[in-house]
Amino acid sequence: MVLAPVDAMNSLIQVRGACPHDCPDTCALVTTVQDGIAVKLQGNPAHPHTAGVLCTKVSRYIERNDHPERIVRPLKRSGPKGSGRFEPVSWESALDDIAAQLERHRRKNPETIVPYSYCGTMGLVQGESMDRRFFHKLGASLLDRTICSSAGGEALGYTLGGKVGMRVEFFAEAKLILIWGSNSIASNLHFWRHAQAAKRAGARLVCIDPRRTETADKCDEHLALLPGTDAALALALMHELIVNDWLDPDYIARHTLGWDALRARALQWPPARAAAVCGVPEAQIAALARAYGTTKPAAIRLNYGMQRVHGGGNAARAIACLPALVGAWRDRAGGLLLSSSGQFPVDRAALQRPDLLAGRRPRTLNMSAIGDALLDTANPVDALVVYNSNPVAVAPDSGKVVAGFAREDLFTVVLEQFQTDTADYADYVLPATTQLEHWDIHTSYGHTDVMLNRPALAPRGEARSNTWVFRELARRMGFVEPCFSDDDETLCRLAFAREASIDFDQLMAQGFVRLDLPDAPYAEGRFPTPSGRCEFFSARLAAQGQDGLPDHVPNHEPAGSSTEFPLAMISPPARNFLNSTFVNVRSLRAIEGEPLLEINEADAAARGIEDGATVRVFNPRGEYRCRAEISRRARPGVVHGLGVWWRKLGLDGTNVNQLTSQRLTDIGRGPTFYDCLVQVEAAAS
Ligand SMILES: Nc1nc2c(c(=O)[nH]1)N[C@H]1C(S)=C(S)[C@@H](COP(=O)(O)OP(=O)(O)OC[C@H]3O[C@@H](n4cnc5c(=O)[nH]c(N)nc54)[C@H](O)[C@@H]3O)O[C@H]1N2
Ligand SMILES: Nc1nc2c(c(=O)[nH]1)N[C@H]1C(S)=C(S)[C@@H](COP(=O)(O)OP(=O)(O)OC[C@H]3O[C@@H](n4cnc5c(=O)[nH]c(N)nc54)[C@H](O)[C@@H]3O)O[C@H]1N2
Ligand code: SF4
Ligand SMILES: [Mo]
Repeated sequence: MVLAPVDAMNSLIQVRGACPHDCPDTCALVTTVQDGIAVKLQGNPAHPHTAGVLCTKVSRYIERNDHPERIVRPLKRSGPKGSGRFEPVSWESALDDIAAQLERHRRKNPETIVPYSYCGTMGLVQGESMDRRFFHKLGASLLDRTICSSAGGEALGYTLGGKVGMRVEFFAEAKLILIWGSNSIASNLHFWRHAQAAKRAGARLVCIDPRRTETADKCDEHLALLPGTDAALALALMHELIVNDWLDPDYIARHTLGWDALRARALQWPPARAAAVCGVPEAQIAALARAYGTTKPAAIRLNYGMQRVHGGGNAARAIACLPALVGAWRDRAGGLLLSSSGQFPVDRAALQRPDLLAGRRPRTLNMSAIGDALLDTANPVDALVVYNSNPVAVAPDSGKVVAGFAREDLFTVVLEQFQTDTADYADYVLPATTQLEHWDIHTSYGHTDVMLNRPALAPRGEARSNTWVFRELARRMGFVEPCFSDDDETLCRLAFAREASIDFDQLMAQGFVRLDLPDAPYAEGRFPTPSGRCEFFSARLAAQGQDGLPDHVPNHEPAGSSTEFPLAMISPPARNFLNSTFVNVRSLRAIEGEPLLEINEADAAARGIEDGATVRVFNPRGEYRCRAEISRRARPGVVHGLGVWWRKLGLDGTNVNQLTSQRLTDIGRGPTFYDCLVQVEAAAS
C-alpha cells in the first residue's frame, strides 16, 4: 500500500507488503523507497502478529533483492545440461520457442508436460493462479504438492476436520505449552513471542524434539525422543490420562468419536513400552502426562518437523487426539495448532480454474518422488516447467533427481530469481520478480489474517512475474479464454471476492485484515469432520484400508535397526536460511558458516572424529561431505545435517538430500526426510 509520501521532497514513500516465504508467521512488511530504490525494509508495527519485528533473514531481503547475481535477462542454455552455461536471449525469442516446444509435446501427449512448483512464494497470485489455469487448459500432468506438510495436514483433516485449531495469540494465556516437533525460535519466531509471554506469566514450556534446539534450551523441559517415535509417546500419554483419571469424560462423550477403541489401544502403551521405543526415560513420560493431565489450559504447538517420517500421519493424528481427551478445547488458550491455513475462505476455483480441464483427468505426479518420475521411461516426463521451487536441492534422493534433470531429452524451463542448482539444469531460465516487485495476496499457516502485498519497486532488469509469463505463454498457445487476461490486481481481488467480511479496500489501506473467528472454536465440539466430532476413529481412513485408529508406525529406517548404518539423520532447517532460499546471500551464509553435521561426543569418539573435521556421511543412496560439529545438541545415535544448502556451495557439490529417500509417509504421500539411516566417518579434507 502506498502511504502518503513520508518526505515528498525526496520522493520517499512507504509501501505495505507481506513476507512471501514459506514460514508460518506471514509478517507484514513496510518498504521505504527513495527514488525507486528500496532503502529500508521493516516489520509493520501496526500488524499485531508482526509487531514490527522481522527475522534476521528477511531483514536482509533488500540485500537479496539487489544481489549482484539476480537473474535479470532470459537465458538460453549454451553448454551441456547442468554445465550452467547460458547466453542471454530476448523475451520474445524465449517465449516463442518455449511455446513452440510445449505445443510439440502437447500434440503428442499433454501429460508429458509437468509443472513443478512449491512455496518459493506463498502468494496465491504468483503461486497458484495463472500458472494453474495455464496447465489446466494445457491438460498437463497434475502435481501432488506433498513436499512439506501433506502428512500432518491430511492427518489433521481426518482427526479435526481440516487445518484448523487454536488462534496463535491465545498461547500467551496457556499454563502449559508443548512445543512438539517445532524449533520455534528458528522457524516460527512470532509464535515464540506468545510462548515467552506465557512463560513470564508462569506457564511451563516443554519441547519435544530429538535435537536440543535453541528452543529446547529455553524451555523448562526437553524430551529428546528418537525421530519417528512421537505416536508412541502420545499413546503413552493417553495411557496415563486413562489410568490416572485425568480425562474429561463429558467432552469425550459429547464431542469425540471412537473413544472405546482408542482407549483399548492406548492401554497397550504403558510408559515403559513407549520409553523403550522413544529412547527416553520412563519417568519423563509419566511426568509429562501428569503435567498435561493436570494443568489447564494446556496448549500444543505441533509443527511439521515430526511428520517427515514413515508414521508421520499417524503421529500427527495421535497427538491431535490429546486435547479432546482432557477437554482442552473448552478454553481459548487450550487445544492445538499445527496449521491455521484451513480457516481462510479462499476461492481457489476462481483463481485456478480447474474447469479448464474440461473433463480431462490427467495423471498426478508426486513432487516428493520427482527423481523416480524423471527416470521413468514407461510414463515419460518430456517437458518440465519449474517455478517457486529448487527441486535439485530440496527434493529427496538427489542422486536420482540430478540424473533426471540431466537428461538431454528433457525440455526444462525454470522461472527463477537466482541461478540455483535447478536453474543450472534448465534449457531456459526466465528472470522472476521478487515480492518487492509484484502484487500478491496471502493467507497464513501460523495466524489468521489475510495479507496484501503491493509492489514497492519496478522489476529489476527484464524480470517479470510468474503470472506475466503464463499469460504470455497462454497467448502464444492460442488460449483465448478471458481469464488469461486477468491482471494481478484482479487476481488479488478474486481470491476472497465472495467473502463480504474481507474488505479489499481495508486490505489496500492497511495491508492486512483479520478473519472473523470465534475465540475457542471447538469449545462445544462442532469440528469440521463428517461427524462434527473429533474423530479418534476415522471411517474415511478405514475405508481406504488403513488403520482407523492412530498407532505407532515405525520408521522405514528405524534407529538401531542396522549395524552398517547405525545413525539416524535428521535435516531440519538452518535458522538463517529459508529452505534453500538465502543460501546465496553472503551476510546470512557468513552466519551459518558451512554445511555441517552435528554429532554427539560419544558417536564422534567411537569414530575417531574430531570437532571441525571433514566427514563423509553415507548410506546406500549416496554420500555427502561436510564438517562435523561435536555438539551437545545431538543425542547419541542421532545426527543433524542442518539446512538445505545449495549443492554448488557445499564441499563436494552435494547436499544432505543426497542421503534422504523417496519413500513416503503413511498418510498424505509426504516425503520422509527425517527417516534416514547413515554412517559417518572421518574423511580427508
Ligand atoms: N529459519 C527458518 N524458518 C523456516 C524454514 C527454514 O528453512 N528456516 N522453513 C519453513 C518451512 S518450509 C517449514 S515447513 C517450517 C518447518 O518448521 P517446523 O514445522 O518447525 O519443522 P522443522 O523445522 O522441519 O522441524 C522442527 C523440529 O522438529 C524436530 N524433529 C525432527 N524429527 C522429529 C521427530 O521425529 N519428532 C519430533 N518431535 N521432532 C522432530 C527437528 O529437530 C526440528 O527442531 O519452517 C518454516 N520456517
Ligand atoms: N533434507 C531436507 N530437505 C527438505 C526439507 C528439510 O527439512 N530437510 N524441507 C522441505 C520443505 S518443508 C520444503 S517446504 C521444501 C521447500 O522447497 P522449495 O519450495 O523448493 O523452497 P526453496 O528452497 O526456498 O526454493 C524456492 C525457490 O523459489 C524461488 N522464488 C521465490 N519467489 C519466487 C517467485 O515469485 N517466482 C519464481 N519464479 N521463483 C521464486 C526462490 O528464488 C527459490 O530458489 O524443501 C523440503 N526439503
Ligand atoms: S520468514 Fe517468517 S519470520 Fe521472517 S519475515 Fe518472513 S514471515 Fe516473518
Ligand atoms: Mo515446508
